[in-house]
Order: sequence, then structure tokens, then C-alpha cells
Amino acid sequence: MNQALTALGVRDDTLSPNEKVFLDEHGYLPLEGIFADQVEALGARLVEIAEEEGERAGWELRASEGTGRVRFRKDPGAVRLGDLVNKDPAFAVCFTHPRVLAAMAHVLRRDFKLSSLNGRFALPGHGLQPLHMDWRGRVAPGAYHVCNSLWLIDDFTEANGATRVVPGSHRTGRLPEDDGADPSAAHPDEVLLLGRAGTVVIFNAHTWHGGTRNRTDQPRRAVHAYFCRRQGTPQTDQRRYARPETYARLNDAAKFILDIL
Ligand SMILES: O=C(O)CCC(=O)C(=O)O
Repeated sequence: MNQALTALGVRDDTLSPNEKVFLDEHGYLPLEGIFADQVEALGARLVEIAEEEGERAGWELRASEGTGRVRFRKDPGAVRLGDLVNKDPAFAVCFTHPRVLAAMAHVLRRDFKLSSLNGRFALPGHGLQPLHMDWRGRVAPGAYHVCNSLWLIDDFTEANGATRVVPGSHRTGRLPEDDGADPSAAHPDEVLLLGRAGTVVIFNAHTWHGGTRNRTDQPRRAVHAYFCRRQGTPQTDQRRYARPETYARLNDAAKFILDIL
């Protein structure tokens, strides 16, 4: 793991001490503008893939249902795209960016691989999700299994279905429903992850979070680069899906992150 991280440019100071403390305490960390130079191209490619796949879009996520992998969340009114690893070389940045990998290394104690790389468009009038974690069950603070990163393809605004999180909830060892509240309702402590397109927000996937309703007339697009422990079952079985051209174009360090080396 250390060799792969070094090869991909991750150092002990890739995240500052303040960034690590913020992530530990709040369960999320915005990394502003870190892919601003690529956001337009990635957004255009996502739209093309959504058009090419049509009704079939997201089939890889549905296929993982019932296999013991993370349950595919019913998400009416959202376009889901699966397996972006193999759909365009441009998406490699989402699992090789040193700042993102440094955050994963911090939360998952230098023991992680990609679980899945998906797109999600919250369509106008839709996108509200119950508060949830991307892990079934309660875990003791610090014993984290999964960590996510949200790649903002569009600006995330108050109106367009920005993701909400409940800061610090990853340290409670509790589920959103434990306090008897309706997980679909607004939580008194929730904050919206607002930011400019080109920003990545890391969130410890044990932090309670969920999409909000998009009240604009434009889709709100994001990519989720989701990571789990190396021994964990990935949401997308990278070994099954990896195409020959993906093997050919990625270096060994990137293949290690995908666990296809
Ligand atoms: O795209 C978002 O706003 C968050 C999506 C999410 O949390 C999920 O699909 O599990």
C-alpha cells in the first residue's frame, strides 16, 4: 500500500494537520477546486454515457444487489451511472488524485481500495434521500470501513440538491434512525455541502448523509469515488469488470488501488 501511495504522489503532508483534524471531527472535508481543470470534460462525458446507456444506466449497481455487497439504494428521480473506471480514461483522476488518496489513507488507516466509481444526477424535483451511512450497522468511533468522495461536476447550491451531512455523526456509533426521528426529514444539525464545480468533498461514509431535493430545472451532477478496506467486498467487483484496455493503460499503483494488480 505504501509503495502505491508514494508512486501516486501521496506524502504525510499531502493533507495538512488542520485538514486531518477537520475530517476527524466533522466527518467531511472539502478540497476546493482540485479538479477544476477537468470538470467540464468529465461532465460532458457523463452526459454522453447517460445518453448512450439510457434505461440501462446503472445496471452494474443493480447487478450487485443480493450478492452481499452494499445494497443498491432505490433512488427514483436520479440517474445512476456505474463502473466509470472502465468507461473513460478521464475518470482515473477520481481514484488516483493524491489529495483524495491521502484522505482515504487517513480515514481507513492506509488499508483501502476502490469500492465503486459511480455517477449520480439528481434530476429536477427529485434527489431527496433519507439520512444514511454507506455501511450497514454501528461501528465504534475510529473503526471505519468505508470512506466516500463526492466530485462536484456542477456547483452545489442551496437549491439544486446538494448533499447534506450531520457533522460528527460518524463518532456517535449510532444510526440515523436510532433517535426515532424520520431520516427523510431535515435534521437539526445537518449542513449542506455547498461548493463550486471542480471541488471534491471527502466524507467518512459512516457520517450520516443524503441527497436533498433538487428545486431547480437543471440536473445536479456528481461522481462518487467510494473506497473500502482491502479485505472488504467492493460494491463493484473491479476484477470482473476491468477491461483489457483498462489493464493496459493504468500503472501498477493505480491497479493496486483498484485491487486488480
Ligand atoms: O449524490 C448525493 O448527493 C449523495 C448520494 C448518496 O449519498 C447515495 O447515493 O448514497
